[in-house]
Amino acid sequence: MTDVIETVFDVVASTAPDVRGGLAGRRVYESEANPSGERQLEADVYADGLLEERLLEIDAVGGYASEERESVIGDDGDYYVAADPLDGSSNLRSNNTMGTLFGVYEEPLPADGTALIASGFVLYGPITTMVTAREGTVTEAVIEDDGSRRIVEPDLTLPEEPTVYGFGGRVPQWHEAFADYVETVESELKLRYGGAMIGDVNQVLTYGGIFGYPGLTDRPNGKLRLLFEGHPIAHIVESAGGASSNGERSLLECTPERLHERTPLFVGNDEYIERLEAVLSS
Ligand code: FDP
Repeated sequence: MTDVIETVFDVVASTAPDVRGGLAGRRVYESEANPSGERQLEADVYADGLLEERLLEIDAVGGYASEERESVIGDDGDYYVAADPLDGSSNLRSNNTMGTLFGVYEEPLPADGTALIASGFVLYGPITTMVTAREGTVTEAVIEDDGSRRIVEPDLTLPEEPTVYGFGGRVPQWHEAFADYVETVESELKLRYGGAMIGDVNQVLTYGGIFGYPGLTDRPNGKLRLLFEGHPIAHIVESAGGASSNGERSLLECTPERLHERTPLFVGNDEYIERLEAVLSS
């Protein structure tokens, strides 16, 4: 029997060199905004088109949804993929890290976090790597030029001694309780913030610590989307032995009512997520 999840992983991996190869000529903005009202780069639209076409070619994949499109494409199959085709794409102009993030659900979208059965991301850093999570195991691979995956870490887990942190949003717009929490974190960990969630979370997976994009005074649910960013990154970090939260509970316990719903998002070592939830709920 074909392993559909591995097929999805292979398709994303084999698409990565095409996405990467297409970046240089696609640093300009499209005239349209994405459904969340943010400006789209040609690179966002290109990556989205490649993933849609190739993932929907897999028979068992019935639907594809992404941050770059209004609604779900297709509606009949055993699995549904939600993707952020180019996470952190505003880093393209400044030539910094970006990634591709996705989750595989066994229910039509928008779905509950518990319907997520596999997830992964590609990181377009100095080298192209791919992290995948399924059945409680996280694997890191290098993507070769031909799009194949060479596993470099078969069982990735969060280091027990955390060292880095990164939080998004402008400090004047942080709520007071969160700002107080960050002050304690600053005295313990080292700031590492690159402006692309996948790059920042990959630093947490590598060195241990916490990444977050909080709710803001002028944007109560923050910036990141539950379905395209929250669920998959929570699934990866939790599978690697860490924790996730929307400030109150695991992101995997959150159900989006709308496809493009936003959420405060925190992932990292248990200890830091527990302390954050305690501070935000008091
Ligand atoms: P981007 O807008 O460049 O796609 O997905 C949204 C995101 O990047 C995340 O990758 C990143 O963590 C965040 O926005 C960065 O937001 P700030 O510019 O507010 O730091």
